[in-house]
Amino acid sequence: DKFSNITEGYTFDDVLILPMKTGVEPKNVDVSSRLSRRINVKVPIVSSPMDTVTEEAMAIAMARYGAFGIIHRNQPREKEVEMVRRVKREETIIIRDVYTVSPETPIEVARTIMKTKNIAGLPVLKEEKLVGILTKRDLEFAKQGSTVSDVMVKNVITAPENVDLEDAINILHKNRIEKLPLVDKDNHLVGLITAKDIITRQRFPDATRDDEGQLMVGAAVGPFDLDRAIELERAGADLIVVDTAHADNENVLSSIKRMRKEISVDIVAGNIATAGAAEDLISCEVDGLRVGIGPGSICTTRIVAGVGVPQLTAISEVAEVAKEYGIPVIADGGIRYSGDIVKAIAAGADSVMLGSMLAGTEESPGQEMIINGRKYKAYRGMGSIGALSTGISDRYSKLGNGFIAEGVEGAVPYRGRVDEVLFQLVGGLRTGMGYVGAENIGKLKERARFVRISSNGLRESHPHDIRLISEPPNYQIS
Ligand code: RVP
Repeated sequence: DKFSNITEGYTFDDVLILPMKTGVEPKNVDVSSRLSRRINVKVPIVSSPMDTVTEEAMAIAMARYGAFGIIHRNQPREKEVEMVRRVKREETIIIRDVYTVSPETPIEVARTIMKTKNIAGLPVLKEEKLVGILTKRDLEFAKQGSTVSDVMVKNVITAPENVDLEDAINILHKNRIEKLPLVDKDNHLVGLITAKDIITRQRFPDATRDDEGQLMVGAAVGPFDLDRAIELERAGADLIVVDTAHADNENVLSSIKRMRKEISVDIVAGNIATAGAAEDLISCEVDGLRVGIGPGSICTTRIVAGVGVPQLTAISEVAEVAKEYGIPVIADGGIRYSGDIVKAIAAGADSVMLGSMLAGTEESPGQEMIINGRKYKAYRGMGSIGALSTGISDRYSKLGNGFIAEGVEGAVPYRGRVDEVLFQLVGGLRTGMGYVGAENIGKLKERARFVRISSNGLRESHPHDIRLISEPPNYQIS
């Protein structure tokens, strides 16, 4: 009968990790991990592609910290593409796709370009050749009605296209200039190096960067939106996340197969929660698996549809299969404390994806609000009525004319800047690894053993028999 092979499923609050003899100090552990087959991160945390979590500000902050952000898809394709472009342009050693003006451009136009694109200098091109450079300073004294050629600097200091970084820094420094255009032998502009980018780069040594020195970013697509995936890749997305509530679906699988042929960057697909689904996705040659059916803080799938798998069991089932193929696993949903991150990795995940823990930060796009004197930010499920009624995302179903919501809308406490939150989360992960004697993520996955706890054990785990009068930064009572 249906119950004869029934198995038990566990989630974060059902277990604790056993302490083990250790020679490892938290400050010395290495938390770097694999996000997907070809992408490594210094910090194994990913921001979820949700419209109250990840837009460009979040993606930039995550990548700078050594983590990773996935831009959501609940918006028109051009907007998502533009967000990817902005993240890619945020930091770079050599800007390839340089904004330029011509000598005849009116200065008002140049000023508008600088303002809207937030840049301080524009190379001036005439018949594709570099003839000058225009900086903000030049514009300050420009008379009304003048053109770029009246105020630009004409004897531009340039460097050859294959200049190395050290030499470029020296040239910038020696000449006290901000921008260094790179030109080929015919004086065609091929790139631009800026002092600001070099300084920023030194400030974020752990940042998740591509080979060109640009921040890495992922972007979500619907399972049938190949065109969007192609455009996002063209805009520079380093990872395409095929974002569905149930990836183990024949139509979805065949669409992923097709996408695999057209897309050359890594593809992560999900969500799934069983070993069989992991096999199915891996046979489509995906580069990473996203695990979680129903654990999300805003998710009602398990209640509405009666379907799901407690998250730790789901992670462990999927990870068993993924390990054989060397495919990384992202544990997505249900994480409320840093200890849950340690448990997710101990169960077999390579990284974790967060929604609610990041939705309350400065960098999330959600609306701020004050409730009972405390600051909150809006947070909603992508299957909530609010998100569904934008009509763009098809992650959750529409039957006939009505929505069948699988998520809720609400607010989470304001938590300050993302880097402060990540500092606490990584600190907790390091502490956990110290208790287990795991000097790296691989060792944590390999060594950790769980002990099952009761509801009394859970009660004992939280602070008890005390009236809390202040909240430490890593323990909130929401
Ligand atoms: P959490 O971190 O617990 O807030 O969970 C975030 C995850 O919940 C997302 O990454 C996604 O997998 C899932 N989600 C998003 N929207 C919904 C929904 O409306 N049901 N669920």
